[in-house]
Order: sequence, then C-alpha cells, then structure tokens
Amino acid sequence: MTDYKFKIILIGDGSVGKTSLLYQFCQNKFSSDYTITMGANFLKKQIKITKKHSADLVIWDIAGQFEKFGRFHDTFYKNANGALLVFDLTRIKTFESVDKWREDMMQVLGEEIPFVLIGNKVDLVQNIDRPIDPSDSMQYAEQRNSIYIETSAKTGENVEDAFLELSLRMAGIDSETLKKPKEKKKEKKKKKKRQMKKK
Ligand code: G3D
Ligand code: MG
Repeated sequence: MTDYKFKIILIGDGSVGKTSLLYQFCQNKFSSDYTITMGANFLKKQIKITKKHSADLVIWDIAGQFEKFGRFHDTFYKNANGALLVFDLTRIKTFESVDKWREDMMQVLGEEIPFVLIGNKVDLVQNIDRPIDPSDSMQYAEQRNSIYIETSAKTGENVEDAFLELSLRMAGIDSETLKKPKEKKKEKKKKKKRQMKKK
C-alpha cells in the first residue's frame, strides 16, 4: 500500500547531472549518452521510506533548452512537493546558481517546499583540491533548514539516500527519529569531536 504520493523536481544548472541522477535512481544505470529530451521528462518510482510507509515518487527533469527562466517553469514547478537542488562539485559557478534556482522555484510556487542540496560528481573530486568548500554547502543547506548530500550519479553513491531524505522531509518524518539509539549516540560523539577540533 502506498501512503504518500509526491512530485519531486530536479533543479540546477545545465550539465550538473540531473538527468543522470534520475536514471541512476529509477533504473540503476549510468549512461553518458542520453538523448536530449524535449521540454520536461518524468519517471516514477516507489520507495519504502520507513518500515511501515512507502511513497510513489514522480520525478520531473527539465530538458536542457529550458534551463533558463521562462513561462515553461510554471508547469514544471506546479504542485511540486519537494526538490533536489543540484550543483556540480567541480564547477563553482553551478554552486553560485543554487540560490537563483531556489528563489525562482519559490516565486512560482508562492511558498517554500522541502529541498535537499546535492553536490554531484563526488567521484571526480576524490583526488583533487575541491573548488567548493563543503562547509559552505553545508551552511547554505542548514541555514535553510535542510541538509547537504554529496552524490555520484556515476557510481550511485548516496543517490538513493538523497531521494530518501527528501521523501522523509516531504512526509514530515524526521530521519533522526528513525535511527536506532546507538547510531544516534555515535553521531553525537562524532559531532562533539568535530566541534572540539574546530576550537
Ligand atoms: P543535466 O541533466 O543536469 O544537464 P546530465 O546533466 O545528467 O546530462 O550530465 C551532464 C554530464 O555530466 C554528462 O556527461 C554525464 O555523464 C556527467 N555526469 C553526471 N553525473 C555525473 C557523476 O556523478 N560523475 C561523473 N563523473 N559524471 C557525471 P557528458 O560527457 O555526456 O556531457
Ligand atoms: Mg538533463
């Protein structure tokens, strides 16, 4: 039985990996050779979000030629319940655009909806100096009551998690409460350690 039905939109600059994330999540595959879709494209997937609840996700992806602001956006954004706000970890410009995308979405929708900030292509920044400081991305998300996740549409790293976290937020379920007490304790300890290090 499905408890929730959500429309998710993928937003962010061109070539950050939105289409790749969609295919990795829905079809478990990565291809560098998608045909460019006209207008908007969507795929559906059902996921289990807790032991007792599942959600039907309809995930909308915008085609390249519409990745600029215009009237088309109204249909794309309409009735969206949540967004993955995606940037490319190798290109700082795409991180700088994140706020523009969020503002645009809020303007069309007339309200805030849950989002998760995604730094994609983490496979490419393993051995290089990162152009974007992860603490900046984390701060951006946290200040807006959200979270930051780094993904790779290529390897699949954290892709499922990103959609799951967003679904929990759309359902109004705090993912912290789903964690086992032991896990929570461990995280508290880690956080304390990090804070000590900063000092
Ligand atoms: P978009 O839908 O946001 O425009 P795409 O982005 O999904 O079309 O991806 C743009 C390019 O980045 C594609 O390469 C794609 O293969 C690549 N890409 C997407 N996600 C990742 C990732 O996580 N890791 C790596 N290494 N590459 C990724 P091409 O060469 O086709 O332009
Ligand atoms: Mg695309």
